[in-house]
Amino acid sequence: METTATQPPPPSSAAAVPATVCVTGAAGFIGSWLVMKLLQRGYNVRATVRDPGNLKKIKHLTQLPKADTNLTLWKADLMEEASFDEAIEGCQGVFHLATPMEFDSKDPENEVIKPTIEGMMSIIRSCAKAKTVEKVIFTTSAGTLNVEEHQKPFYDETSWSDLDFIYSKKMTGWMYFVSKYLAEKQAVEAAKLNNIEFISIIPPVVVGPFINPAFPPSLVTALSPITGNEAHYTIMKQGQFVHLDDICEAHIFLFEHPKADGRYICSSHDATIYDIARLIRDKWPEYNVPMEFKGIDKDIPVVRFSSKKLTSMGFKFKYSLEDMYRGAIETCREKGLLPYSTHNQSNGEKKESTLQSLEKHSDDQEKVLEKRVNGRLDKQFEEQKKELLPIREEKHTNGSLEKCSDDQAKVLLPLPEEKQTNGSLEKHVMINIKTCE
Ligand SMILES: NC(=O)c1ccc[n+]([C@@H]2O[C@H](COP(=O)([O-])OP(=O)(O)OC[C@H]3O[C@@H](n4cnc5c(N)ncnc54)[C@H](OP(=O)(O)O)[C@@H]3O)[C@@H](O)[C@H]2O)c1
Ligand SMILES: *[C@@H]1O[C@H](CO)[C@@H](O)[C@H](O)[C@H]1NC(C)=O
Ligand SMILES: *[C@@H]1O[C@H](CO)[C@@H](O)[C@H](O)[C@H]1NC(C)=O
Ligand SMILES: *[C@@H]1O[C@H](CO)[C@@H](O)[C@H](O)[C@H]1NC(C)=O
Ligand SMILES: CC(=O)N[C@H]1CO[C@H](CO)[C@@H](O)[C@@H]1O
Repeated sequence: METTATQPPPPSSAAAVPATVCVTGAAGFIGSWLVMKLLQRGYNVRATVRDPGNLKKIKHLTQLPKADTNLTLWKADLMEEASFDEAIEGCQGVFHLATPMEFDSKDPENEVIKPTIEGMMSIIRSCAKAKTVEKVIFTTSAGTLNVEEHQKPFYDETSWSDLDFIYSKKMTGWMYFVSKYLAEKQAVEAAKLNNIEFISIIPPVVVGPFINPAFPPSLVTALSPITGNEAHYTIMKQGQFVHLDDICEAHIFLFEHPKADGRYICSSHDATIYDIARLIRDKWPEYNVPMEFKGIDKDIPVVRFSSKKLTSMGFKFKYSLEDMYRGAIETCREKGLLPYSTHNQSNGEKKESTLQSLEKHSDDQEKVLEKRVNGRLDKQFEEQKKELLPIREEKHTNGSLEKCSDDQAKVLLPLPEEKQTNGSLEKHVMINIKTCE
């Protein structure tokens, strides 16, 4: 993994003095990679997380090079007014990435839309109070850009999604699109009133290797041709992609660049779901990837996101689409979040349901673990175990189990002390744990 910056360092007051910056949502997929790169670059980083006491959720941050001396963790929640005050006070920059991503929320207004908007506004107020913050970098979403009835062949920063269309269609992720759209619009105004520079970065689907423990939300989409998660095909249909390292590099680039202003698309590749399926089939033939996607025309054109505004300032993308998928697939395999192959399972139907539930449940790994720590082992966990086991068995017979780490065993399998009172399930669990350790 090359992460050394080859970009010419732009002249900047921020770069001249070692700056202190705050990263919200720092434990997440993009946040944690960004923290790693900021530390490498010599920044002093304040990372906000909701639960700094939860070692499992934060240890990938505290173990980073330079974390001992240049990283501090702060507890903050988008749902609590003034929650970010302390973390932001004294910072020159704020990278705002925290966002609720519950696409299947039962109460989208209160669980997704409200916390995203009010959290964003609360962060602008924290910045205004601090008086030290020069620039806020907000990671927005393509959901603010091109969600409309008819796709144009080309989008740039002047485009905005059609809110009426989103509300009327309620497609997969609609509440997330609405939340980012309204948060960005309101924050631009509030920042202007408070004399804070406000930059929005519009990433498409972000793909690549990662250091956070949970299954990244964007990979639920990006790997859907492998997992068969059809609800996400619409997002991939005419997709745009960027490598995790490139998107993080762009965050730092725009923070440091004195002339950065407004919104920036940061997207390196446009591809249809058929292009992606072809790439995966070519490079990873061990996965069963559909040749056809129902309702999606094989000759569907690509929809291009222009990153010209960003590249014309000197930014260069470093990674190919293959790099993105290689990084993502390899990391998921190493962490036990994706099987090594989807061929030759007992039957096709079982395979699909196993994979889909793996995705869903890996998002919930923390919740499940927390429940167990609290002694409230419940049905959900029992179910998860059953769904995850077939994959483990498959890996076991394939002989690659020795690869799995201690961590992975804890995430995917019940801890050894959690014995079943009966049945063959117990045996498998114990055998797998032993082999892992
Ligand atoms: N990945 C993509 O493809 C993509 C594309 C476009 C835009 N984005 C944007 O990039 C940002 C990061 O996304 P990601 O992919 O890294 O997702 P992620 O891994 O889910 O990270 C999001 C983080 O937000 C935090 N969070 C959720 N609800 C919160 C709340 N109420 N208060 C405080 N923190 C909360 C969570 O932190 P804790 O649970 O650790 O507290 C989580 O680690 C988001 O703003 C997203 O909209 C991502
Ligand atoms: C990082 O930590 C080192 C060692 O404590 C310190 O000298 C340096 O100033 C810190 N960097 C920043 C940007 O605060
Ligand atoms: C299963 O494996 C056999 C032999 O290894 C192979 O010929 C066959 O195509 C595989 N089936 C599937 C569905 O991939
Ligand atoms: C094992 O125990 C579970 C509940 O603890 C029960 O539902 C199940 O029938 C038992 N299975 C056998 C084979 O005894
Ligand atoms: C021992 C063995 O056959 N291991 C294989 C398991 O599957 C992975 C991915 O297909 C291979 O790379 C291993 O060689």
